[in-house]
Amino acid sequence: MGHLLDGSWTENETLVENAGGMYVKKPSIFRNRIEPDPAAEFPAESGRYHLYAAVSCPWAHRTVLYRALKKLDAIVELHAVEQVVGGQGWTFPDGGHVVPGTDARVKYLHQLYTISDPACTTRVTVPTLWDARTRRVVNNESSEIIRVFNSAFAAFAPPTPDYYPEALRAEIDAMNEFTLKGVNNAVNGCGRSSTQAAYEESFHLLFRTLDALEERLGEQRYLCGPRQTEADWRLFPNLVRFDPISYQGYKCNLRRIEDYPNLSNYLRDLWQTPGVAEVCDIEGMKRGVFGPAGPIKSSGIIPLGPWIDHGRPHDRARFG
Ligand SMILES: N[C@@H](CCC(=O)N[C@@H](CS)C(=O)NCC(=O)O)C(=O)O
Repeated sequence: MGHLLDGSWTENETLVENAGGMYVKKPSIFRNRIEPDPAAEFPAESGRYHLYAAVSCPWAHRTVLYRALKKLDAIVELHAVEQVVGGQGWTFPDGGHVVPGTDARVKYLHQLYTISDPACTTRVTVPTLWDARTRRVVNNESSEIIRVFNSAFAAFAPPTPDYYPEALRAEIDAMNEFTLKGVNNAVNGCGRSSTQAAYEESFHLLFRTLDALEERLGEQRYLCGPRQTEADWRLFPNLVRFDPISYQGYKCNLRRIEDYPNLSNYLRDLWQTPGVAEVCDIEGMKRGVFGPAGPIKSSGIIPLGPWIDHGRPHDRARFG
């Protein structure tokens, strides 16, 4: 995928750092927060903000999960983008999209970025959160968008669990750090590094981390104790993609999640949380990754297996 350079789309890849063949991305540039305070720069309101996501993307999946878990469906509208052959990065299906708050009909997500900031230099990523009132990108960093979704819209949405409670914040932050390096980024390191050494480093880190998580989940129901927290939902998108996509497509093939008793039962426990299965389109994820415009340079043929029944019983209730 290309990126924006001084407000124009370019196909070169200068915004990917490639330290020793290791795939490393630049930080997101839009980092504003929506706040409950009506006097804030981006105040919480119903119908004002729009979320752009792609089914294939695990980072975007976090925000789509939060939209469901926090019951924001009627408050933040969701729009899908996809990669197509010959497109300019994330592309709107069905030929176009009218940008909320404007009359502009656009084909590509990058066009929202340049409405927001006409001279920006950035990668154009999902998730992206858009404000129809100011016609600006609010934020394109999933870890921040889920924090916003966790708390900012409480006055507009039905009651839901707090996934980042005060008392657990230090533990959640530490767990997030551990899984960000050892799973979220390590999976990409396996699939997208350009040297054998960088791949192997990511591979060993990934399976060391999964082994440690397996052990931890032998002692407690969720990553930070007896209740679901942000740490679980930041990991889930990678776990649910692991066996059908990462194992084969990203060469993460030492063990499957199905081979880990605790991790696989935990994955089913999360999957069976109300609202979650409905926002997990595994066939769509596979099409986005293995399809002709996806990140895996292959024939475009989508592997059929494995068939995993995440609806079958899990044993996590043993922790109460
Ligand atoms: N740190 C970002 C990463 C998001 C990200 O890398 N998304 C990928 C899709 S999985 C993307 O849009 N890539 C396009 C690009 O890098 O040009 C976040 O968590 O929001």
